[in-house]
Amino acid sequence: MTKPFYVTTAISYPNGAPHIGHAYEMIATDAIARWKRLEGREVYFLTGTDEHGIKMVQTAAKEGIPVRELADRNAAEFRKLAAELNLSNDDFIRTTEQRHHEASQAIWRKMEASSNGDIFQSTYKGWYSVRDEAYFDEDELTEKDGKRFAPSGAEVEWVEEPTYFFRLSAYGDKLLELYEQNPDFIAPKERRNEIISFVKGGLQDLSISRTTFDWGIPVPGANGHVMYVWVDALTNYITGVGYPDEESELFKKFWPADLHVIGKDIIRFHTVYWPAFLMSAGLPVQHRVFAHGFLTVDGQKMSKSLGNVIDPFELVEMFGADAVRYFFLREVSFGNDGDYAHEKLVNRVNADLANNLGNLAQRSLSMINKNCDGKVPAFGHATPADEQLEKEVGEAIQTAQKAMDEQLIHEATGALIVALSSANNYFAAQEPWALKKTDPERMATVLYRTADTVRRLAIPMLAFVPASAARLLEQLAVPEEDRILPLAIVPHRLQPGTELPVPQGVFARLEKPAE
Ligand code: ME8
Repeated sequence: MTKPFYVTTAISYPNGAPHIGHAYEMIATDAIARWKRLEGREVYFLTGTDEHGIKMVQTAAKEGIPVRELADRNAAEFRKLAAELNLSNDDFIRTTEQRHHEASQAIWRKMEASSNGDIFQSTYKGWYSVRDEAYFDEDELTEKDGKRFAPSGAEVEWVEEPTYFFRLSAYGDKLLELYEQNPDFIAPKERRNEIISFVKGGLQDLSISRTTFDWGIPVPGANGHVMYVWVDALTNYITGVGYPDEESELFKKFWPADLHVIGKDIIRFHTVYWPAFLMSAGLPVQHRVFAHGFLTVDGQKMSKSLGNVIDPFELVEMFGADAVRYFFLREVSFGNDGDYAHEKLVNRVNADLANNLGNLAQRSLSMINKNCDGKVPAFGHATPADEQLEKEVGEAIQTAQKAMDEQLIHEATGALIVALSSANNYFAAQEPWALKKTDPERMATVLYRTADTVRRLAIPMLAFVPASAARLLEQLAVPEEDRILPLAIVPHRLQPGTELPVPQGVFARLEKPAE
């Protein structure tokens, strides 16, 4: 399978430091990107920051600093977070970059030149939520104490200004046809139904420029207008692969994107506006959008006023990147909301990584070190228990593969952990330490099969806990080029006689931090 694979995260607003919701999306998307590379596919993985819009302007004003300074400061934090989480992104895009201004103006011109005249001038009169950077109809709002609120809970303000519009109303049928012909375009399924009924309800034209501030990408040929932040934000996905140069190698290879990973609050932008913009510009539409859920902390919404905002940098410092990654990938059903609590992380990581995977590796490798001259032992014929384990591990990898094809990351990690438990049971039942005296040949076989099982399961774990899984594979002397899924499926790839390094524990048990 050599088909290229292009995957993106949403680009985050750098109006504040990153929080664990941002970290979560990065981690999940990275696991998907790494998995595809393990399949042998050429992957392009893009993440970045969404730096225009009124929210940035207002935050900078509150802090008394220039917007550019706010953007620079926080974009650096997002970039640093990506590095600390051990992300394998190929690029990090900032929407304030020159290349992105060019791409945004190019797609604008294409939409403007479309045969139905998709861009036209008029006056926008309506409600705007700065926090959501989104327009709302009167009937989407709730009212309290004379104020009006968007579904997100953010207060809306009345806006009246001359702007350019995008003829979204002309795209209803085309979008419904897109969803119809591509049943996998929107995942999870419930989200798809929501969007279909939204579009069936009728689409209104969309205001796509602003005139009351200038922090944005200038509308080509229209003094005083900057693009509505979402027009430029969505365009990042094509800027990242070289647009407007449609003949560039990157663009030809990777566009249309295989997958946009986003949170559930921005589905409409990605499954209604974005494909409509692309169709209007005559560009192919992305293949799929997966909307993950939202994270809460100790069962509560994260908020500055509750003081429960978790700093992802602190988490990485406390537990290490792999522990943080693993917790979210295993604990949260991808697509559903999830909850973070220190205790849950510690319990999950200790149970699955330290006690299960780490234990299996450490016990088998230290026995090999002591009893087999520090070399991969030779193995004899298979007993039914050996065959059973071998089969179970192969099936677990296949189950994980199927799950990852649909981004069901928690199911993939779950299947691997179940197989690891079986391997631990196998090891305990075979009692290699007792065989040492009675049947050393059989002991060697049991140790071989256990070590080979660690190899087979550590390879897919590279997607989830890349640094730790790589350390395990080093202890098994598995060459880099052999760390791919097609070779994880195959048993007996460890070569008897291969010298192994002195084993070292890879997963330390975590302690719950003091409050
Ligand atoms: O929406 N739990 O930026 P953003 C999980 N710039 N995910 C969360 C979350 C939470 N508590 N809070 C936010 C934007 N997210 C736009 C995107 S894309 C062209 C432009 C997710 O910084 C959110 O759903 O508000 C989104 O996918 C991402 O983090 C960035 O959110």
